Amino acid sequence: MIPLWRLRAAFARRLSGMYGAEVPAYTTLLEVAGEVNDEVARRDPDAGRLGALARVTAERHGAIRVGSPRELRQAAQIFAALGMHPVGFYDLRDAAGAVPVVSTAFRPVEPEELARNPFRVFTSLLTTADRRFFDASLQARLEAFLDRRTLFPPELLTLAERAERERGLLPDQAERFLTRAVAAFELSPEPVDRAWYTELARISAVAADIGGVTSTHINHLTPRVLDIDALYRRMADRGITMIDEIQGPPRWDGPEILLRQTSFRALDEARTFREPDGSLTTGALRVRFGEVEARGIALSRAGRARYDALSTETDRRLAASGPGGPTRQEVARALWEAGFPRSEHRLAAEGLGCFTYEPAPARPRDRRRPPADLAGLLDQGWLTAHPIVYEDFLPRSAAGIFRSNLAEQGTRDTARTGTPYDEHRLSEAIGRPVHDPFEIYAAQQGASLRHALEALGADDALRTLRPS
Ligand code: OOG
Ligand code: NI
Repeated sequence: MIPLWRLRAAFARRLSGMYGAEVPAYTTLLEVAGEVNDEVARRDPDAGRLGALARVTAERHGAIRVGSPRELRQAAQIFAALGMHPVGFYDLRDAAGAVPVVSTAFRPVEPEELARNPFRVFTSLLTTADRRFFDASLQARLEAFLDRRTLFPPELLTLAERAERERGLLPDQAERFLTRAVAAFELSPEPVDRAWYTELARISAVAADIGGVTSTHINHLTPRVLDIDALYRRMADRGITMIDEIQGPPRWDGPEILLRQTSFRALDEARTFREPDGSLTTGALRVRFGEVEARGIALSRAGRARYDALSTETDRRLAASGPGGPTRQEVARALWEAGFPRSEHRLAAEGLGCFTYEPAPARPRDRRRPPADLAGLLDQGWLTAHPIVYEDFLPRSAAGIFRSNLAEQGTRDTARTGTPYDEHRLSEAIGRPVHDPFEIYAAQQGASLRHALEALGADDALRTLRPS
């Protein structure tokens, strides 16, 4: 039997092979990311602190977009066969340059599974009932179109069900499953109906990308890099223009947290169109792009609230300073230096970051009773903290990635109200629970802390610390 994690690793590898063969700039990105990672590993003895180099080198996330709850459930079935589960809810309909989708990310949940292969897929669902984007007639035609198409062949879904049920597949089944799964995410040669695609593109390029064609595709595949600023500069040297800036927290002297990402725009790719008169023509669409990311430490809810507040304040100051003023990174860096813990130790002691804890090897032996609070336990050297890597996404960066690849803003009737969507509704659409990322990190941290405190005999701390 080939276990799910081996299927996941093989799927990620094959997808990367397919994407590299079709999108040459992605291969350049991989080369540069590999160079940068090797350099960081050589100069920094602590380079493996946020993930072993083998994991980081193989690490990718992809993104797909689907049109209906049925398609989302089928995608979820395929990901379940790869040991990937829906985590997090992202609503991208309200951000500036809104897009008519809600999203989740399929990924491994258990730390051992993430260490084996952390492949994840950001998955977006078109919100066809949202009247800000689609009127009743267009909604009906769009849903009828989506109901008629088949993204995933029945054999693929049957094999996926079997893999999930039996926790693996026999080698020949695995081969069939992987071949069909990769094929389902390739760009299809099927002609694009010009009139239908154009009608949807007037509303939103994302709506056209999802509902204007008969298949889905991986629209980017993102490697992880240990120094994203170095990568950004080097891509420019190779003649590949990245978007204006790196999204997420600024580069600064303090701890690396959450996620920093940057991307290059989608490039023209030749596609066949069916014109209104029935003739076939060759044209171009820009639907596949490239992205790279650096991952940092996961934050608690309180830490995330601090991060969000700093981002909002950055926006405010940037708007107030007007053109010709400092860059977003510069404004952010100054705010961070004043308002965010400067060390991992403080991040842990203030309860803003997520860590696993162990009794410190050189802990005090003279004191009878360890203190009852986390800050005391850390400050007095009873515990050591090891960072938990942020495995999820940031809605604002995601919206930025979507936006940077849209030729036009599209149209949205803001006078209407959107269909309400939250993680519960998305869970119902998927037919599987959507995990809350904060709870995953808190459970991992809480379990390690309880073990460490038990080992220290820190009964007072065990009583006072809530495991979250
Ligand atoms: C997904 C964009 C979001 C990220 O890394 O934040 C994303 C998409 O364009 O479909 O991949
Ligand atoms: Ni991405």
